[in-house]
Amino acid sequence: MPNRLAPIILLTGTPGTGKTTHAQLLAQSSPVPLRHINVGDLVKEKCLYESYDEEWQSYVVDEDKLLDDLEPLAAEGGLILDWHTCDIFPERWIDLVIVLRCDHTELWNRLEKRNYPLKKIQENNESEIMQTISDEARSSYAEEIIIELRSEKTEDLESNIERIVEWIRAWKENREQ
Ligand code: DAT
Repeated sequence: MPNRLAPIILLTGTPGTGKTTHAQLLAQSSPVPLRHINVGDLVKEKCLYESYDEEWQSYVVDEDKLLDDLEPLAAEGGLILDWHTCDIFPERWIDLVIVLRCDHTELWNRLEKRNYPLKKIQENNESEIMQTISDEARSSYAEEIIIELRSEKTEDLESNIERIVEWIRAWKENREQ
């Protein structure tokens, strides 16, 4: 395990499940400094994509460029990687994987509010029902570093953050022994 001063937490889940909301609160609440990286925003800002898919209204990410860009940050640690794709990061980077889950009716409402095209709402909804991201996480990382959490209500958000903060404290204590 790499000798980092702060962990790297991959916060993943279907779009709309609450990754960015959790990441922002976690960055404020963490007992060790964690930098929130919204990977989708990073891809846009630094043009780390191959093309833009008009039909799906999304970027086709250049994964090599993205990983090269993140490598120096990952070497230092102390990151929250906020992204719906979870299977491209090297296992050695990731200390904890949080998969956020949401009831599909609630998710549909959230995505509608974002003015996503119907096709994109349907695709994401189906992906949540089929637990695609959860399966991807399980095929990419060790079972013991994955936590699946519900993100439907504000109380969920609060208890999830408490749980992750507890995990970070334990991670830190473990390192200091
Ligand atoms: P993501 O980053 O996964 O796309 P988000 O953090 O932008 O999702 O959240 C989408 C919307 O849902 C946003 O309006 C906040 C709301 N939301 C997310 N998690 C929630 C929760 N646990 N309780 C109440 N609202 C939540």
